[in-house]
Amino acid sequence: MATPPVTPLLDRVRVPADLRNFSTEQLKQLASELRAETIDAVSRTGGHLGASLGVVELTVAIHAIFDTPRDRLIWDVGHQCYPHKILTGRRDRIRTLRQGGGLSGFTRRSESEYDPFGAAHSSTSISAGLGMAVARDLKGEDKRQVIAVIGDGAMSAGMAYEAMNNAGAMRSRLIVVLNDNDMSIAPPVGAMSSYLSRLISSRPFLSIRETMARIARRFPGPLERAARRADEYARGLLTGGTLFEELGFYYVGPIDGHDLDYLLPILRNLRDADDAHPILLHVVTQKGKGYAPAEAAPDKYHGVQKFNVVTGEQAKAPPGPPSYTKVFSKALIAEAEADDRIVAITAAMPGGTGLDRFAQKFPRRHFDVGIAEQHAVTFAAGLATEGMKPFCAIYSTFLQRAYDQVMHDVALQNLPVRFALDRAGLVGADGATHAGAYDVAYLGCLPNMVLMAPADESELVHMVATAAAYDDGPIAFRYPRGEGLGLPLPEKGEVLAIGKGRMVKEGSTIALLSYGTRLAECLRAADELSARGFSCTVADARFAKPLDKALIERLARGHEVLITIEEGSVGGFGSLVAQHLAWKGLLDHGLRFRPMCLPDSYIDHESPKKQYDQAGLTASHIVTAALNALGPASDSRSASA
Ligand SMILES: Cc1ncc(C[n+]2csc(CCOP(=O)(O)OP(=O)(O)O)c2C)c(N)n1
Repeated sequence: MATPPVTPLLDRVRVPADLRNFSTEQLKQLASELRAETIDAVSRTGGHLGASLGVVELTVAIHAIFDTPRDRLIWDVGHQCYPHKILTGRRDRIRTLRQGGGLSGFTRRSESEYDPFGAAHSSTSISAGLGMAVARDLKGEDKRQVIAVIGDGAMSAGMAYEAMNNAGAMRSRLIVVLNDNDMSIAPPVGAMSSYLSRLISSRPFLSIRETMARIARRFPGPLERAARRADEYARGLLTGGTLFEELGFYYVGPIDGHDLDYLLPILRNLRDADDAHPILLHVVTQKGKGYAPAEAAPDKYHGVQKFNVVTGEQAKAPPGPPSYTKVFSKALIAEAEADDRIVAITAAMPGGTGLDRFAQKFPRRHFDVGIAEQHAVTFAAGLATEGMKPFCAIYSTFLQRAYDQVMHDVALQNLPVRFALDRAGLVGADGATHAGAYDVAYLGCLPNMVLMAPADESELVHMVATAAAYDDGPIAFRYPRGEGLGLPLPEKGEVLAIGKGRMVKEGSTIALLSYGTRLAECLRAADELSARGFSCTVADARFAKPLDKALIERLARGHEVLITIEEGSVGGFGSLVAQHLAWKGLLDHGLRFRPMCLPDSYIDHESPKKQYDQAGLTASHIVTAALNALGPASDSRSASA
């Protein structure tokens, strides 16, 4: 393990106030130490390296010029906030990033007063910043500054434009820093990305004198304002403005976001500009800046495992079974080979969803729409109206953003859009913001929707085939992050009967009905209960919607205890089963029904294993739930067995 870097200046900075009297040369030195500290910390914890390295100078400059935390600094997504955390009182815990009990990998209000807004889902910063700016105005706190830093990738989401559209029409002071590194996680896509590239290439970096002159021209004293408006009007008519200017922002840039000789005076000028107006500062940075392996492969170093600082080599888990993502990707390719109506859609996550492989094979049938989940869903709906078979591969957590599109554009019109929901359940180091906890609840209440969850990777192959074959309406299947069980995979997926579960093991006293990959825990629990003398049935529901009513009724009638287990929130599978049992009167005659699901709380970053332990969803929790349901009699029955 590398020795921690030598950081004499950084050692003097506990909070940003400590660096505000540093000279520019000292700030440059500080940035270089901060970069080394960030690299060292992330090499030990893993995390979002590339984005953080790209904003080191920007972080130093903003904290040097603005009066944080009184001035509000909002990082969009928040995955680039590690240097910010180091400078804002959290350096002593930076090597606990994303570890259980340690710092979150994103900004978080409860962690520090320097994090005025928590994030992890993208493109929220301008809206939140505008809210803070308007609150300041309403409260009469004239001088408080609000700065939102947003990436070019995050700028592909509709929400950013909704916010700019609103901000541009309001005369409220808000500084948006567009951190343009020409990368999302993958290379950025779309017309906006091309627009930013054209903007940069058509406008060489402004000289510092010219920038200052422009700012001075734009923010003159009161007497000059009328003349300025006339001038602006003429300029706009003659030359047209940038898109941002058209939206009502004052645009400054592009400038080199790694050069403190530029950043410091420009930010100082924008801070001191005496005008109520939204400003957009366009800075150009490089993802992974200052660490050669990350500069060379910004996609691979967006999020990293622990790595060797000298070689850049990332820790590799010992080879294990393929991940669910990989199995999905392979199965979808197999289906698409046989059916050219199958198309695949990702919202800026081609690698994470496994669609990158699909894209290599079928470039014309793969669509990366940018960070635009809402559009992805309605785009898929449009494709479905014309007889295409769209697979919308979106993480469970990110589909939350497109809920109305799922309901109004897909389910209500009964369009056969296939939703492949990766990262279902608890996801480990990314924590509560990324938990795929709610999809069963939020999709389960929608008429027309079919919901499936595979118990293992071979079931996933069948579900991809089932979704491909199902043309009667929307269908979704959810699967977790990480590896499968290592089962042999079927050559070809089998089309499952819609709404039919399967019996895995038959017994008589306790029935465990699993939805999803907790089936393995159920089987372990059943072994344990059998060893204690209780006969157990284990069934795999496969479908949460439509429910396999016959199976549920059989389990309810034939057992003393019925337990459902799922990797989702309350309101999901167990709630749907409870609803059915209640209406059938099956809860009226002594059946002890226990729906086990995620608790009604947010579960912090931890290893998934520990998270499920905290959530009370392991085999031993199932055993305890079964024994408690049987009541005190279970002790004597167990003893006599
Ligand atoms: C709504 C939503 N969709 C997808 C993601 C996954 N995601 C995290 S960071 C990122 C790329 C962001 O790119 P950019 O804003 O340019 O920041 P950079 O990492 O390049 O600094 C994506 C797609 C997310 N966080 N939120």
